[in-house]
Amino acid sequence: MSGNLFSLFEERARSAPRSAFLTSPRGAPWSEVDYSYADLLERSGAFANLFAQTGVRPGDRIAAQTDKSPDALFAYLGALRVGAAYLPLNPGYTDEETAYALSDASPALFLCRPEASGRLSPIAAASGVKTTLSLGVAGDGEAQTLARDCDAAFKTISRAPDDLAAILYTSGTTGRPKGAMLSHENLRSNCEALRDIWRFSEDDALIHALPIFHVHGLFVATNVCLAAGARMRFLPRFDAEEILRLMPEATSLMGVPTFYSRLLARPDLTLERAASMRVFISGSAPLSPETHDRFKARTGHAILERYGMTETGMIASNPYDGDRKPGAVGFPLPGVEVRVTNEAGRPAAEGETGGIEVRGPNVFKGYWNRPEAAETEFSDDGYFRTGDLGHFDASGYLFIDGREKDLIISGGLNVYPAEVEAALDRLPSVAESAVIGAPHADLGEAVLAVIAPETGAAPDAKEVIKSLRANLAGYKVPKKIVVIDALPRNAMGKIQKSVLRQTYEDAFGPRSAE
Ligand code: MLC
Ligand code: AMP
Repeated sequence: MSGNLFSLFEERARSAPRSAFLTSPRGAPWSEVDYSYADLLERSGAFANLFAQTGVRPGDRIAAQTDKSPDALFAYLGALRVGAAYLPLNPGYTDEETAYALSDASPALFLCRPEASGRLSPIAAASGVKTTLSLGVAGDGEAQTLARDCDAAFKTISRAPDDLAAILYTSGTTGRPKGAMLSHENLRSNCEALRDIWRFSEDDALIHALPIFHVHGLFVATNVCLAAGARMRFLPRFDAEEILRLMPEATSLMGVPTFYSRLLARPDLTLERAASMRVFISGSAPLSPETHDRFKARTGHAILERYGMTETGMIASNPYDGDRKPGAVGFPLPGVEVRVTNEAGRPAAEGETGGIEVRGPNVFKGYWNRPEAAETEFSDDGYFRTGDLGHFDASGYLFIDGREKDLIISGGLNVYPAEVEAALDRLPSVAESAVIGAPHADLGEAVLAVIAPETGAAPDAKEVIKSLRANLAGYKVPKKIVVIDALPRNAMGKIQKSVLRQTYEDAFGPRSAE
């Protein structure tokens, strides 16, 4: 079999072409409602033919900044089939953020939202992109119009396991975002391992309410379903009411912790409502033991928490059978090696916190165009340093205790303070800034900026936020700005973020939603 990840999906699809692949909820904005696995083969085949006709060659990149829709998924699969690396971009990015990723990755083709096409086509052209086509949620883009005239049959291009299947941009603690290169083997090994340990099969119906431009919604939720021949109830976005309506006809849900705390806020989340569900899975951010316990009390289900990251896919998971420990992220996935290294650079003892390091077929191939950037993140014996801190308990469960990297995770989305601070420091009224995450009942953590003004300036929080919006995607913009005379510093002159975190611990009110 070819190393192309799509071959795995294709084998499944051809074995049961009439099975449902994707069904839509009430009022979905796309033109057709339900798709079978035969439809998947045809639609992705037509897109693959279109991409080849526009000049995309194996090894090229196809960037997509589209709203969530079945066609956006078929375009992803078409990109795999034509042998290109798929590069999804958050549609919430500002033009500056988009232009940066496009010029760095130089894709052969850029797919964007119809309403953004007029604005983004020249930006893409200036970034070296040869072709830009729009792709809309209701079949209303140039790519869809052209694909309708393309042959639905396409012989999937053979790829080696190490060839690139995707590039995902992820910000860093320093500098600009970097493109994490993921191979066909990275994605295949991970989705097969997850399918098996979570027991996904053709009998499953997954409620898919995550965005599809991240690892979680695309490579975990979607790829696992495709590798199992399962069905997806495909929601345009998170919608607690719709999820609860669909629950009695579904078997599984994957989400970030905010999904679960928002579901808990609904009185109609009950034992009966969740009776047909087989598994609720959480990841991308810490699930509080309190949410875990409340969800179990309400539905009878212990949420299965897992841990991963863009560069590594999924690393560890609580067991399907056996104890799903609140606060733990479980055991390393089959084939994945995880170790904890203490400050002295030695293996940490049981219960001792240290840096979490990972090695295995899931670990990425480095950063696009930046061979040096990944080098420092790998140990001599090939372990990737995640930047997360954790420990193993006596039973071998991994716990995440914190992060070495200066990172905020807000509703499952990563915000790197360095990027927000750089944008703040460019404002004439700001002398210096420190951006921290403060506990937030809905988002887990929310972004808070503490700024010290330039002499004589009196920055207005509303104006500061307005200025930031021009440069940063909405989720990165601080939810609160605090102005103080001077930032606390230690004897070495370093800003004491720990002091700020303590001072503003309650800035967003009590931690718990209740
Ligand atoms: C949206 N907004 C957020 C936000 N999501 N602000 C902070 N944090 C967030 N997570 C902002 C928007 O910019 C917008 O602001 C306003 O909130 C309303 O937007 P919305 O789209 O209506 O928000 P909402 O529906 O409430 O979305 C919240 C959410 C969503 C939690 C449902 O963010 C979500 O689906 N998160 C999942 C992210 C995810 O898939 N993470 C996986 C990463 S992969 P404005 O002002 O612009 O209008 C990974 C690896 C792994 O981490 O292990 O999985
Ligand atoms: P990303 O760069 O978006 O892939 O985010 C990856 C980061 O999310 C990891 O390095 C962790 O810090 C965090 N993360 C993912 N899953 C969990 C989890 N279950 N518990 C705590 N943190 C998590």
